[in-house]
Amino acid sequence: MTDTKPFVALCPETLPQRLGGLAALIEKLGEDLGSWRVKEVGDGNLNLVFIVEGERGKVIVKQALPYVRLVGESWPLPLKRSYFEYHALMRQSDRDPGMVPEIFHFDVDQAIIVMEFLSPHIILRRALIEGQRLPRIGRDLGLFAARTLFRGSDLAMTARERKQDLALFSDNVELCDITENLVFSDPYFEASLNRHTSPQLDGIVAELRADRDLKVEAQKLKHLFTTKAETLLHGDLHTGSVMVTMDETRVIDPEFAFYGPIAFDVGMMIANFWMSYFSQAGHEQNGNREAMRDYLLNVIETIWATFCEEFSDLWRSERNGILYQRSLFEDRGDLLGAEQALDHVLHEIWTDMLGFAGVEIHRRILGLAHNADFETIADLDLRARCERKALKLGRHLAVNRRHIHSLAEINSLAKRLEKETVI
Ligand code: SR1
Ligand code: MG
Repeated sequence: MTDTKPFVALCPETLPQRLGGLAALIEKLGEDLGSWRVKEVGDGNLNLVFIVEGERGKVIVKQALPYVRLVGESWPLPLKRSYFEYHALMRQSDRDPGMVPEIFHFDVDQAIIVMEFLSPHIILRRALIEGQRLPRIGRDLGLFAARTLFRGSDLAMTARERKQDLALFSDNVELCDITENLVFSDPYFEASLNRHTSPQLDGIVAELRADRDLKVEAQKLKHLFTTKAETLLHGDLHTGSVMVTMDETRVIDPEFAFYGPIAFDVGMMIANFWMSYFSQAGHEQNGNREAMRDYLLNVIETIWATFCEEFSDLWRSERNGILYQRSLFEDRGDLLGAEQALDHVLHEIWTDMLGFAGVEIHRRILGLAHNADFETIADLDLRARCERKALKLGRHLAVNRRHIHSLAEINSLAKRLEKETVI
């Protein structure tokens, strides 16, 4: 029999006494529990996050709550998401070492993960809002995506290992349900939790919700998300899930981890840079964000180019799984066959990632969970002008993704949209 204690949410007053017996914490913070200082700093949609500081150092304590923090107890959410987050972090740390925080302790019953305090890192979304041009993120995020997504798939894993993992993560049903509704369906009808900048966007919102081609494409993308169990996704890879300094990038918060299409993580990530691009007008003073805008479009190109380059390298060096076996290609001297198959796989990822980017943009403007890039623009007319441009690009990406050939083409469209005064 296991001796499980009922779940109790942590608070700054109880945390030292509740976690003070853990050797891992004492080692990082020091034995004098009386001197531990605890601050709740969680500003995400779901969890409690504490910074705990002792005489020796600091750690992060993250605890899942049995409901969606953003909405309240009326929306229950299972604690087991913490279990999926822990397992995803372990796998990501193996697949791209150094890119996720180090884990010091995991308590499955209390849904607590104790991890490395990243300092002086800040959330990437915040850095982009401030206009910071971080030199490493394009390359680091492209590498992270390629390594974690390739190495978590049937291209690299043994069939048994992947199927066991697929079974483990298949229980992350409720978090998938959030994505399935919030990303792919709710933005396209009058779902009760939706909101948008109103009345400024009322017209375009009605247009998008009446757009049959868009709704069909959004459902095709949802179909892909629910059925294409290709790799272990981060599942929520946006600029709020990345912490940065000028010379380091770390990816956090994979509680939405699930086996889904490779293109989903890449599309969600890139979408957030396009949103940042269109939001810059709301943060600039005297047109001072021109270089920032160029930088953001550049980062998108770097993420995709790095992803393709690294994915191709891994294809050639670590393709030891059950898909596109070497025995069919290289072992028979058919190098070109392997390259042809790689082109097909990358082409499919390209097309689908554009679609996922399109719906991610829409849901952040039309759905429940908005992002700070737009939300922190206080002037609602200005905010709506930024959002409208992003909505238009999102529609183009979702509906026309099969006919788009390059990022240069999309970025040039983004620049034209940005310059429009009336759209
Ligand atoms: C109800 S949760 C809303 C959003 O927050 C998370 O960060 C995910 O992006 C989710 O879709
Ligand atoms: Mg999160």
